[in-house]
Amino acid sequence: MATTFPEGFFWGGATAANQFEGAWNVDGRGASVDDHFTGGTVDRPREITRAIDPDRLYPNHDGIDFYHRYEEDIALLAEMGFSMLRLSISWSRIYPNGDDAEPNEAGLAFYDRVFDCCQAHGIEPMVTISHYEMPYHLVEKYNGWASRELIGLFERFCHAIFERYQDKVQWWLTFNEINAGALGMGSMLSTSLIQGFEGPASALTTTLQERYQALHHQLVASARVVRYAHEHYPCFKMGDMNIFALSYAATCDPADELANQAMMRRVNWYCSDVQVRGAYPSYARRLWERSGVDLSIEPGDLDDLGAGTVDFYTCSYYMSNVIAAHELEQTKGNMGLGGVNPYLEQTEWGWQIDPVGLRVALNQIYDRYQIPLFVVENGMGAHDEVVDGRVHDDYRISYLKKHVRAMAEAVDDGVDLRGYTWWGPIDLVSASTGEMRKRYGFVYVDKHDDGSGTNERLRKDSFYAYQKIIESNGAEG
Ligand code: BGP
Repeated sequence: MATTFPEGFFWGGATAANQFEGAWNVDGRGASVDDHFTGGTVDRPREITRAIDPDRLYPNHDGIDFYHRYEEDIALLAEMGFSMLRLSISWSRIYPNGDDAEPNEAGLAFYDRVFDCCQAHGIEPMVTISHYEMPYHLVEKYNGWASRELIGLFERFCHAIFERYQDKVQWWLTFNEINAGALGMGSMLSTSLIQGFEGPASALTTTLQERYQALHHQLVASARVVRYAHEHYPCFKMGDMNIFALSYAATCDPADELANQAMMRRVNWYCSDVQVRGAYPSYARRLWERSGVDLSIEPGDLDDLGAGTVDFYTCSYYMSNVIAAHELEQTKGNMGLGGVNPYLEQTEWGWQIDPVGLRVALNQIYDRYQIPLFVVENGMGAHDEVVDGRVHDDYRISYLKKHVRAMAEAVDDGVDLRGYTWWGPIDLVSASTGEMRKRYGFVYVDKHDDGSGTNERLRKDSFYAYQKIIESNGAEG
């Protein structure tokens, strides 16, 4: 394996408050949109309910109880050698309704304890300010991000946490996978951030007009917050966060290539072009026209976008897809983004595993932006078996090593890659399916979809594999 990871490369993992904290109704926390989702399975998709019914909402509510077990969990991550932990702050712990007059002190104090614990272990926190959730009240009262009022409320939330954690957190990401909304991916998640419908997630719809408008509000909010941070906290490093769904043209038919170019722009470049370069890209006008979108842009919005460009680029990377001008056979899990690639294997959930694609993606991103990059999510969701107190997850180790190798190659190619945070280093609740069964962790959590389990933590074989990789700064794998 190439041994070219730079000194000081960050190795770690990534989590999200709504998927692992639990303690959804303690210490003054308000309900978030995620608390209104039912649990789900592959066969029984999640629903959004207006009234919270705790009996149907497992496992989200409990998560893996990081809220009470954070010391043990952070110690386990430190034992693996983590130098970075990406986590999100639950907006409804800080502002239970989102528009409250004052922040909730107990919520602020929780993250003080978490960041102090990270610091004690030499782990740098990277904070996602908004990871697929917000106070449910904002959806009910304002229609979520469909409303411009959210921009100001989000700014207020950011100002409060910047002020509070200025000495503890340097690395900030504004919105998790901001491009997922316009994609139509994670449609339940993005829909729920726009309006609080009730019913099966699959039946929820929002128009492209609503999505692009809501996304515009998020882009403006992000830029305003980035500019504010640069002005008030010069030591902060502000980043964007995109889902990078690399796609290939199915054949060398120029029509396929054109279709793939359009897909790459819409899915992977549209948001980051704004957040890195500070303006809507040249292809945006035609994209809006074709999508029937008439964006309402207020005076000052474009200036805001120009003044709030990010310092570094981050993305999640899980899979690649295939695009053609005609219909293709779909995988069950690629979120409608493309077709089956015969050269690739798939996870149990139908995500196509493509480490070489990660190298391709990192090169494309760096060629385009020339700013430091982080891979802040990557990983393999799998069903793990505990046998005699051990989890032999060779499949996860193999996935990990191949992706680390691909990153090393990208670094050799000249990409300025600064860190890697594996998704869900401790098993947590799946965002798309609401299952506990879809596990990503190096640490197993004894928690199951039917609510049973002790919450006890267990080191999987991959725990030791990642430990070795980190110890050798990526050389040993
Ligand atoms: C990303 C999200 C995460 C995470 C991950 C894995 O899109 O940012 O929140 O959950 O995907 O997805 P899933 O949990 O659906 O397997």
